[in-house]
Amino acid sequence: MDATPVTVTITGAGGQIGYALLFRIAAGDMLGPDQPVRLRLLEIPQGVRAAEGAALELQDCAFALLQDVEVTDDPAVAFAGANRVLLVGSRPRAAGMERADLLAANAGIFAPQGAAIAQHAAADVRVLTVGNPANTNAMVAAAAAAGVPAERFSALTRLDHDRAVGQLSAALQVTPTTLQAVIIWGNHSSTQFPDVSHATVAGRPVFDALAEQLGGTDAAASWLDDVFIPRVARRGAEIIEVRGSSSVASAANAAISHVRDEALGTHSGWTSAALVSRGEYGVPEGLVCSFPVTSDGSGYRVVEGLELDDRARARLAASVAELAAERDAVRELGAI
Ligand code: NAX
Repeated sequence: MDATPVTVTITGAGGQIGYALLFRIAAGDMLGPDQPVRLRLLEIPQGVRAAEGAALELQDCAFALLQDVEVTDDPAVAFAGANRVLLVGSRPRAAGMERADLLAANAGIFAPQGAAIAQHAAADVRVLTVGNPANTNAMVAAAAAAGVPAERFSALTRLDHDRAVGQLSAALQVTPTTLQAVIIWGNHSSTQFPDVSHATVAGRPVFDALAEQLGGTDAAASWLDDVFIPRVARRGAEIIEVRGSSSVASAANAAISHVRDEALGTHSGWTSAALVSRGEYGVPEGLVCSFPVTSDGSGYRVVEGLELDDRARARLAASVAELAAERDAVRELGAI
């Protein structure tokens, strides 16, 4: 194998999602079966031992594609020469913590990390933010990464996208691959808008298939409004309630799919990702908002020109208003 290795940096690598990510990346699930990788695992001092333990297990897997692993609590070391960065580590919401405190704590992590990426990463670096509040953390990191183009930063809404596809495939009793053009708009939060108005199943509008399955267009419309949208938007809470802990393997799977499709292309389909808005669909420039996206292997681009009816516009506007409020809060802190 003589391909040049890709350096992948994962922050919070000693945590739950980190543990679910590392082995799949080393196995070639993210960048392809012929692409050697170097892993750089960044942790805070109290997380270093857990990341070191994962590094020992990676060695025990003897992965053909894994060239080396380095564990550190120094961002300058972790981001040195990084081609791909997954920002997973973040400050969770503690009991009694206000939203403003959560945004402040995370701005204190993501702004210095954005600056360190600009200073130390490879010229072609691309950065996916997973740690919550993911959209605003990505915006803070992008703003702090002087000289790195904003389109290199994204935030994960692929889990929401895949949750939507999972719900539809169960309702329609079809395999997920028959579904196309599902969209998540907005924030990775309960205000997100899972939209099926352009979606097809085996080439036919999803709405028509739902109406047939559920006994009419009224039943299809109420299932979408009363079951599908709230269930997808609150699926994270449902997982916590049932499993007793937040989504881990599904989140890692979504992060891997996000980077894989960005790097290797979405081919004829599209997916959802949160990108730095350039004003598409009226979303204020600079907000990190989930859109329908495609990639030809050189980075995600927003699918433009889709028609949104008044109800869809109102749902998107509500989520964008939340993103704008988060931006205003971090701006007040001086983080952007
Ligand atoms: P864990 O608490 O298991 O792991 C987080 C790790 O990050 C810890 O090991 C911690 O030591 C480390 N860390 C904290 N601050 C750090 C810093 N400044 N630098 C480096 N490492 C740091 O959480 P986990 O379950 O792995 O979840 C990670 C993040 O993903 C959370 O913010 C979570 O809310 C978010 N999620 C995002 C999802 C999405 O779709 N965007 C879905 C899943 C998940 O909820």
